[in-house]
Amino acid sequence: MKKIALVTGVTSGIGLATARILAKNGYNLIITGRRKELLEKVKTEITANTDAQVLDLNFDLRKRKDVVDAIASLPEKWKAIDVLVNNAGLASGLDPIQSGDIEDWEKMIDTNVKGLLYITREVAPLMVARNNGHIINISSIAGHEVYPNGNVYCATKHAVEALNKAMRMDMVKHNIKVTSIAPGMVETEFSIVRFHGDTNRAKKFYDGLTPLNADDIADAILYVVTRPAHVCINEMLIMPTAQASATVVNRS
Ligand code: NDP
Ligand code: 8X3
Repeated sequence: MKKIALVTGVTSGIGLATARILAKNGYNLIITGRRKELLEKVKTEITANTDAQVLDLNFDLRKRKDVVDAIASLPEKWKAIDVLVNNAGLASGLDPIQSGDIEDWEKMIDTNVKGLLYITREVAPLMVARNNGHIINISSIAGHEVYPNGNVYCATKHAVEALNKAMRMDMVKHNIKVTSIAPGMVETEFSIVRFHGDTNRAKKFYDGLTPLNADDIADAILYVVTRPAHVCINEMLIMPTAQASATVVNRS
């Protein structure tokens, strides 16, 4: 029987690449995102190209009731979730603390921290009941370091790192693995969203270097989920060769 992976935020970037690679490697998928048309397109594409079964759940991770209802709506056999990839998230804005947009802050806190908690709270008990599972939290270099104007985004990813460690402790007696994957610069829709749709500014962010791409991170996710049952990768920090830290980048 195939394993089941629930991946949040598959309508672009790392989530999409992860859904594709897991489907090719023997997983049935539960996929989520807000953009319904894109979500349906992903389902059609994966179903056409692999033998994975795909179930799509269209909801906003920030709405607690919708998260609860979405997981409750799963047919019983789909509740046997083996892998939860907490990927959906965003940066919104890049401003100093004294002039940051509070709506941007709330979007990031509500998605990256509260949304991640809402879905984990629904899925973790299903894993505990089966004494089996793997939760993968997509963190960031911003969960390890802070950088100018990154304030609230960095705070949310530091929270993800703290939650990752705490989940590992709470879940260990239930045979559940917990992994944090912390990428540096990955070219996805991330910077377009951060700069509120300014594609030129987003493009410039990667000028003069080769960033990671979404497939690089999906590949790491496949690696961690394919370790033997007794091996848990607690954390992974993955950078482009041209990036040494959040602020030290080689743009030559
Ligand atoms: P993208 O913008 O390409 O993808 C983000 C995904 O999250 C989309 O599918 C989006 O779907 C989903 N999402 C955002 N908000 C919500 C919400 N409220 N409810 C449901 N889904 C939501 O960015 P990435 O692929 O780069 O980002 C994925 C993760 O990786 C994020 O957590 C990000 O912080 C992290 N990360 C990214 C890095 C980078 O440089 N790109 C580096 C380090 C970490 P939709 O809009 O359809 O809802
Ligand atoms: C995204 C990477 O360095 O832009 O999490 O914060 S960074």
